Amino acid sequence: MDKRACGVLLADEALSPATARWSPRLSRAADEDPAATPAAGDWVLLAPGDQDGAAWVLTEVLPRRTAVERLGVSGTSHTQVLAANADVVAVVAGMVPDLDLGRVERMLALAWSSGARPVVVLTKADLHPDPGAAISLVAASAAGCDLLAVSAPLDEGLDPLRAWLAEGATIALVGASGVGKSTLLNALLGDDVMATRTLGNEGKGRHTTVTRELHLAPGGGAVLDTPGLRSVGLSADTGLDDVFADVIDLADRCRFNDCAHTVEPGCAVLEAVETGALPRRRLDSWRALQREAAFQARRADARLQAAWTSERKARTRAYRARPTHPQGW
Ligand SMILES: Nc1nc2c(ncn2[C@@H]2O[C@H](COP(=O)(O)OP(=O)(O)O)[C@@H](O)[C@H]2O)c(=O)[nH]1
Ligand SMILES: [Mg+2]
Ligand SMILES: [Zn+2]
Repeated sequence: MDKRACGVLLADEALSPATARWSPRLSRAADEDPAATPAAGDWVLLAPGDQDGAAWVLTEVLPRRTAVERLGVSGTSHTQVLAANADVVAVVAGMVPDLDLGRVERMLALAWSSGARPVVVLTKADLHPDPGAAISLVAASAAGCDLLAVSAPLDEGLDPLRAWLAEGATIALVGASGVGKSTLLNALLGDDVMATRTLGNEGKGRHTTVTRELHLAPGGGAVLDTPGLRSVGLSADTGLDDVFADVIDLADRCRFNDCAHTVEPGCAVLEAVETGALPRRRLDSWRALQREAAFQARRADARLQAAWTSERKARTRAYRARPTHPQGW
């Protein structure tokens, strides 16, 4: 399947699977802005197919209720939608000795800013000698959202996820490769996952071997499996304030409004690090992610500015090129 086509489920026909080719207009829009590319979970409009053999032409992506977006990989400030219209975004991480909290926080920022309900799912609980300790370790990062410990082989801890599915929710799984997303998907949906259908981009370009898939759960709801992400750049508009609400609360209590939390007297953030209430790692992680988001905000501003400038120039050109005596005047 080429880049300009994707799998769809037909709403009018009991969600039977079909293939849709993108309309030329959609292709152009996607070239200009990757966020306009149909993503797994999108609701789209189809028109009857053209003579090229495609049964359907995808003409429009409907507005997204929620979107998990990361910064595009191509070094631009464009964003890429990993999952659309999910009700729950599950940040999946394995209970392994080198569990990367910074990565969890980074993904949680995407989850919070998606507009969906964020959840942290710690997999491989059966491999951990003390799952409770792993949960405590992650608790601060997951403040304000559900934190689940699960084991796929033992079928433990999956009930909350199953309950959301039974309510008809779409759950998007995001996380690094190897954390257990596909295993979780299988545990939630049963062994007939291979028989379920996909909606998403398949074979997006030469370098992409991954698919983003939407799997319908037999009892209702759906699970969106996203590819294992090696890098997830934060776009300018992130949920960092949600992920680091505890640090921000502390910062509100610093003596100086413009406290940089480095050497200032009366700094509540540094005091919390001192007493151990706030792990130093978490402060560093907040700083690093904030710097990144601020940098992207500046880039996004610059891009907007450039777009405005070129639009203004085009308008000026059009104005100059206008007939001196417009007809009808
Ligand atoms: N023991 C154990 N192994 C798991 C669990 N979840 C996943 N795995 C294993 O972790 C490896 C990676 O899982 P996979 O689902 O492919 O990860 P993905 O890349 O995130 O989709 C596989 O060998 C799984 O069998 C779990 O809950 N317990
Ligand atoms: Mg997988
Ligand atoms: Zn301070």
